[in-house]
Amino acid sequence: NLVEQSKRSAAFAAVDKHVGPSVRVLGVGSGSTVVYAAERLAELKQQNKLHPDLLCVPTSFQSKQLIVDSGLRACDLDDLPELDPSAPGSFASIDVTIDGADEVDSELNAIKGGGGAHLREKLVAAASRRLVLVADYRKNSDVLGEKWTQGVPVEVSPLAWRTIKRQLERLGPRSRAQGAVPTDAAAVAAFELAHPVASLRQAVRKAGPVVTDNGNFILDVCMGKIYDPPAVELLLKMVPGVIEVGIFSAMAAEAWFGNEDGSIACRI
Ligand code: DER
Repeated sequence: NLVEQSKRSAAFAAVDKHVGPSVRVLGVGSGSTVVYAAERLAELKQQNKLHPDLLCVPTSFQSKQLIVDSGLRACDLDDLPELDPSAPGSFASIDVTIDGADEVDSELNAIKGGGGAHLREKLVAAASRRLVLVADYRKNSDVLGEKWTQGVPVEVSPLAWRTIKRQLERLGPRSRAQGAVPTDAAAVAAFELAHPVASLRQAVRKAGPVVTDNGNFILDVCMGKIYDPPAVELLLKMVPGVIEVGIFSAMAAEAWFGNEDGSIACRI
């Protein structure tokens, strides 16, 4: 169907552009679009067009399965060979990471975590010289929250998820009597709703809530349009018990979208 075809076109184009024999360490994201990226990697591997010692860093159990099933070698982030700290760019032990997104705005800020993998995805993205997002046309947006209306995925400690939910929903304009804090002013300008609405993500093929690969819960936080992604990312991250936030502010170098007409759009 159109959506799957557009995912496949974007993933193939991005892999062909960015993963050649010079790539030594590749970050592999999670989700359904990255499945097509893995399909292309398997083809390139068959054609001996990849580095013979290519190491692939997974971002989830799913991602590791994709790597192994594609005949590639998986390597955890901490097990990558140490780089000379004085060397330029030594922050990035990964040459390039290919990952999906739930929505990308005009500044290449992204909402991620629709698949519940954003904690390890953000760790891998931050250790990558270049993050390349691949997505179907539904994710191509101007403002975060415009097309992806399921809320910002926020990974939280299961120990006190109800308390964390309440704190998240208090973000926004409050009177002094309600315990206004300095960040309230920032909150008012940063997102559309007066107050967020946080929902515990329920599992489908398992009773009870989704439990992430890291043993945590996910609250999907609806905020309306997100006018200032970096500010919102910070506001959410500062709530005690929040482990990672599915807003990737200014982390992506490029975003590749499959269009409905079969063409491909690349935004940098
Ligand atoms: O969970 C994630 O962060 C995924 O990368 C998600 O954002 C994209 O998943 P999709 O490719 O299945 O839409």
